Amino acid sequence: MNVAETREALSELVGGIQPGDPLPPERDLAARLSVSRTTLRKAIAELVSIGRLVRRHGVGTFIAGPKLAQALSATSFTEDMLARGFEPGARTLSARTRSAGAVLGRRLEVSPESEVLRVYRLRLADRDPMAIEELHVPSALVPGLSGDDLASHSFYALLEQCYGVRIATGVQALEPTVTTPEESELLRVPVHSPAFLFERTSRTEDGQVVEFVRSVYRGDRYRIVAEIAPRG
Ligand code: 16G
Repeated sequence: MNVAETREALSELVGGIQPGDPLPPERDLAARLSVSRTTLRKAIAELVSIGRLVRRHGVGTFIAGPKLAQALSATSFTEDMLARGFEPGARTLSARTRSAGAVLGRRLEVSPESEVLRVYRLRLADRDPMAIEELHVPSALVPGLSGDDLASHSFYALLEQCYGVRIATGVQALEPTVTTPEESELLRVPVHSPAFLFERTSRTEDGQVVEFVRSVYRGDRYRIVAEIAPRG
């Protein structure tokens, strides 16, 4: 078997083992799959890189838990985690207000001189880091909102409850990326781990832009699932 076939056979075999359990010893796996240790190691490395296996340095390789299926919908991180039975969390890493500038101004459909609140947050599920979000919101929409508020409250809930703003629609772009050293430390993954880069622009019912968010979601914890629009 070549590496790709070995990876598929190993993936099948791993499917029968409980998440969190250690991967059986290499020599047993190589014998079971009738492949060389070199081929096996390459197949293991591939399963690690796509998040089926987790390598803990100095400890060993383990079966990863199932990934969270993330829909491309307008839900908030908090709503999404509560629906899955996880405790949602946020840690504000930095927050500041400054003028939009040309590029962000265009995205938020405000003048370049307009003030924009930028909040950089780590998002957690049951205290596990899952994503990093860089939120930009026109200050005029959310007077008095601070980074601390967003460490303890859902942004979307605050928008509705305190500012009477409801997000109705949006556009979301999704690209593959790898984590930077800083992101890797925050997300507790190896440097250059695969991740999803989302860019979301959300609007109210009457079309006003509420947020432009750039988020990095862990590739080892998420898979993206989208409904296919009916054929025209
Ligand atoms: C999600 C949204 C983000 C939004 C946040 C609000 C993506 C890629 N991003 O993470 O745009 O600002 O939810 O979450 O889905 P919150 O209400 O829990 O603060």
